[in-house]
Amino acid sequence: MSLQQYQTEFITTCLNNKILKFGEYTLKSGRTSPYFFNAGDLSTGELVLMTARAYASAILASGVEFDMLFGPAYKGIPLVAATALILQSEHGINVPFAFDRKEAKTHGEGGSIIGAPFKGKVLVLDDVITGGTSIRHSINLIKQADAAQFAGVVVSVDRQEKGQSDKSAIQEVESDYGVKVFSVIALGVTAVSAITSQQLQDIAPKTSSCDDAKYAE
Ligand code: OMP
Repeated sequence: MSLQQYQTEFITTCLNNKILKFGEYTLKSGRTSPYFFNAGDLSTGELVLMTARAYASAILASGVEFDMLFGPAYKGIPLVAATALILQSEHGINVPFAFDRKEAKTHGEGGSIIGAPFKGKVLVLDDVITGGTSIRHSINLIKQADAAQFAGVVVSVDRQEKGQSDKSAIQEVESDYGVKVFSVIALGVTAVSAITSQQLQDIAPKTSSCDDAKYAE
């Protein structure tokens, strides 16, 4: 399957700016991985603009129906604000958005959700799905709100990792909640194969090991 222009631009920019790095990493789940995608390094105006355009394109390409966006703390916060801005400025779609704080405040406005109240179909914008722990936290927040339904998830990178069963982590989320998970790039199959092997050798000598495995353990 060939990549869309926004996907090629995203993966190339992430490689060139070392947002996507190769080496030996210990993931949140304790798994080790030959690569790591750090959305926290999307930290210039140019990078966040490119990323938000990629998310907006992925959302529109998915055809998912949604009434509002939610960006889980912390890395989802700039993603959701910037993507809402691009949806409005470049696609004429004005959607409310919300994000959370990791620790609920007991004074001032209180609560853990900031921005628009959860209402209607809520689409979550997150950075990466590995085992699915972070995204399940967001889903539970949405499910606690009477007026809201969980509409789906868009992430930068689908790491195509194995879940608790013989399915991938993303397939498990999809079957557990009956919604779709979309990604700007699926690393290990589509995106990596689209980059020239020379560029991969220069920047990412170890990526072939991700490509070979169906799911990283
Ligand atoms: P799960 O909660 O296992 O799905 O892991 C996803 C989270 O792990 C992300 O929200 C990040 O906090 C972190 N992560 C990355 O940021 N990039 C990666 O390439 C891999 C991870 C990870 O630790 O699995």
